[in-house]
Amino acid sequence: MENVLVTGALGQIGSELVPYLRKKHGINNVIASARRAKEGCEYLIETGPFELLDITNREKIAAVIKKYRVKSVYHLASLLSATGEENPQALWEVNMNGLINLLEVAREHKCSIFFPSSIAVFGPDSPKDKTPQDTITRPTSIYGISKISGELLCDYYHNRYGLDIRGLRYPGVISSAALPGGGTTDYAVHIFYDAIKHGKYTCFLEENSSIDMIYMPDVLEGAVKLMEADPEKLKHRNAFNVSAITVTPRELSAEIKKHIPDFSIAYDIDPVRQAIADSWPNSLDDSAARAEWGWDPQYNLKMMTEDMLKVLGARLKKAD
Ligand code: AKB
Repeated sequence: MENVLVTGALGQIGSELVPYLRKKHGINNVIASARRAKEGCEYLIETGPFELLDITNREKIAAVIKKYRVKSVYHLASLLSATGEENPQALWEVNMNGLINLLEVAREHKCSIFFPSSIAVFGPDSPKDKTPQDTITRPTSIYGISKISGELLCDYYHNRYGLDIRGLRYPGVISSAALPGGGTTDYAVHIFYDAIKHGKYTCFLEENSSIDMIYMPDVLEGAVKLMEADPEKLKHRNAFNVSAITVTPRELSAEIKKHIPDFSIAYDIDPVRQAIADSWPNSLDDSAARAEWGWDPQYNLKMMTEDMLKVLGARLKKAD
């Protein structure tokens, strides 16, 4: 069994991807890593291999990859869109210098890499609806600029050095285990916490801001399915559009209201995050992912909402 490293393992996706991969590959074959330990993540840190790893430290990346004889890396360490606007230089350091550090070490040790890109690669000039796989990508957020640069850098390392690098353009990710941090799509997770705890939510995006979302079980399945796909069938390899749910805050709140009839939503717009959302697609065309490696998300708006309220509701009740 080949060892797998997950960077950014204590974040929203990492904290669920690590247990998913450990179930599949065996606990000791999946190394979780993060810049610092986090309260609430003991289940990841104490139950299997864990390394403190700052992605801007190339020597430490090399040491970890050598120590565990890592053969593939899910590279989730990244700053998100809203945080990026607060500190563009810090974002560049983590998202770009961190990526090239990892690519250089991966080149030496012949590791395959999963690179999560984002709908943020699109910008105001991209087609808004059913945004195609191959189209104009001129983003206006520093996060989007780092993600499109990351996609191109991954293509370069594949073409020049033959590294096996694959990746997805994530829309908003909805999940119940860990909160996202510093993204524009975070409203779609916060709304569930506030609906369950307080019966009301104040949204920082306008009621009709349409952005695609996917639910965590589809995120986990999709990443692993892509990494296991037959390379002969991948025309794009890196940067596949993926989507499952197209929704606005108004539509999401209406769906929650079906379960919590007294739930109410108010709006207090954050101009920075609203401008980012306005520059992103309303919806994506993910037909290339479906055709080339069988992307087939299971959760629609109704199923995701039911599951989120059930799972998160039970977790919050237990924590009380
Ligand atoms: C963000 O909102 O920054 C992220 C993303 C869409 O990549 N969730």
